[in-house]
Amino acid sequence: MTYTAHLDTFARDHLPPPEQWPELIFELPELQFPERLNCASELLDRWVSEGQGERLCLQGDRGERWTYADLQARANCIAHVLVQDMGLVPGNRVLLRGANTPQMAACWFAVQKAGGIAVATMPMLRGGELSQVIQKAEVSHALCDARLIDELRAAQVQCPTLREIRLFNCSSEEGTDNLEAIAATKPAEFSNVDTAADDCCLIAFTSGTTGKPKGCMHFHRDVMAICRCWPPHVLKPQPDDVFIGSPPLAFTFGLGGLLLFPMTVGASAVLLEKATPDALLPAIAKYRATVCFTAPTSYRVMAPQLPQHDVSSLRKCVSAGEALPAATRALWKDASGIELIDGIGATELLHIFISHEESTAKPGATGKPVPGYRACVLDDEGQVLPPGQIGRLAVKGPTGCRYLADPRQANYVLKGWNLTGDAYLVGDEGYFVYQSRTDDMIISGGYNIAGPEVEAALLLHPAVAECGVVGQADEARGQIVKAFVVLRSGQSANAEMVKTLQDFVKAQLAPYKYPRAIEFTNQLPRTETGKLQRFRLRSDVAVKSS
Ligand code: 3UK
Repeated sequence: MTYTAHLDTFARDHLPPPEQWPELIFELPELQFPERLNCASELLDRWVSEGQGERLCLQGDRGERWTYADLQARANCIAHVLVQDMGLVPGNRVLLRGANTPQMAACWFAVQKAGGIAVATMPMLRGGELSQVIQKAEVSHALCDARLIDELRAAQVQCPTLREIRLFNCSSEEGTDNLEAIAATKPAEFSNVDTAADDCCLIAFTSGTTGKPKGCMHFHRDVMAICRCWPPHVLKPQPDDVFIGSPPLAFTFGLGGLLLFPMTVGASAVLLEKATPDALLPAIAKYRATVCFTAPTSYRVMAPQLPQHDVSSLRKCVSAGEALPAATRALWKDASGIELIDGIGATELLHIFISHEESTAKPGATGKPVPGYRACVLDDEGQVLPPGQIGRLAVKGPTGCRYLADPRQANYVLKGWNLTGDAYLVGDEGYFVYQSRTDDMIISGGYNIAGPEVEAALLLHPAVAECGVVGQADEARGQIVKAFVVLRSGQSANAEMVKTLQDFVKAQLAPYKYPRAIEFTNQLPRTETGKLQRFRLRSDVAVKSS
């Protein structure tokens, strides 16, 4: 048996069988990890022991301004509560439920320090969704923002494993057994559990749009691996950077971008409870933020509002979660002067694996494999396709897919490669160009049409604010291309506009790709992470055409 600090071996016991793991590669010198590793020691305690504890670490909506030493002290006190008052044993799963706040971050590090496994959940999840996650990961403990307790209580009824819940961010009337009150009685020193590099430290549930959520198991080593690949090689943050953005900490895009990555260089982050585009712009100005993480749709909404805000502090802007159309890159560049950094990541791989620096951005392309990762495009048999041909994106690197007890593991890994479910091609000079999700490809009259390509074309028209393109069942053609379009204010939704947009697309793309049906709408269905829910547009189409 290899070493583990886990007394509760649930995670190890439910890893996929070895033959279903993706191949892992650790070629870079900075990816040589020791046998024992605790990511909280590396990312948090290190700064304090190196005498840098007074550096600013986290700021919050409610006036919080925590140094690295403050965050360490809070995490240590909470770790004591987990162990002494809540009976946490290394390897137990701890549900974290809250909006992005410094306290939520302290809870995350407390779980790492105590050798637990963090199961962070999106604030918007309802009782039924929470109970799926709790049951699947056999969660025993929960730290929950007081304002979000109702849905957790509703879930608890169906979750016998969930024994211990403590509330944080309580209002002053809410009694003495809340997390902060108990934590305040604990010592500010804690000796971290000496976890193995391959002890599981988080289970991230996919923000999947269909089916039961899948739990992705990641190790302490994986957390450190993502910190050593994309940030130093692509983002290149500096110690005085101020990070800000919208993705929840429960989404690994947010966990990395707003908590882990700033801490790799001793920088700071602003954690906003509400980070809608309308809230993000004034916050960038208020905190003089320098690095922004959000989704393409949020950049589209913010761009026209930029002139009303002082965002002169901004240095770098990162886009992920969804494909970045060339029109959005241009829109943001014109408005802010900043070239977006696009990157594709996935919950299964923890963070970004194909990206580019500002100087090598190529409009319409995601970029090249991040140092530490390899990527290619495969056909259905798993053969590598030559450049220019569309196939399945395949990736390997130091991190990879390990679903918690899930037969769908076999669909994600092929011959050691992680298959992300995206259709890509490798274009000029080795740039990876996104086409669509493999199951979103529209097949019309025998042609394969990628919805996002048609969306990118529509977005170039000045009247279009947002759009979503899906296949609609059609007797003659199998499917036809149907576009849902949100117009900019002042534009009229009429037959003339339909014709204008159709002609506009035909002038840019092969005419067979133009949207034969266009429907104007006020809003598109999106997930909490900014992804367009095409399946909802499709069911909309199905309902209307039946
Ligand atoms: C899509 C993109 C084109 C793509 C994520 C950064 O999105 C993240 O993780 P999810 O598990 O979804 C993964 C899927 O989302 N996607 C994400 N980014 C891009 N498509 N261009 C992009 N730049 O379909 C991918 O397979 O929710 C993103 C970091 C961490 C993440 N977890």
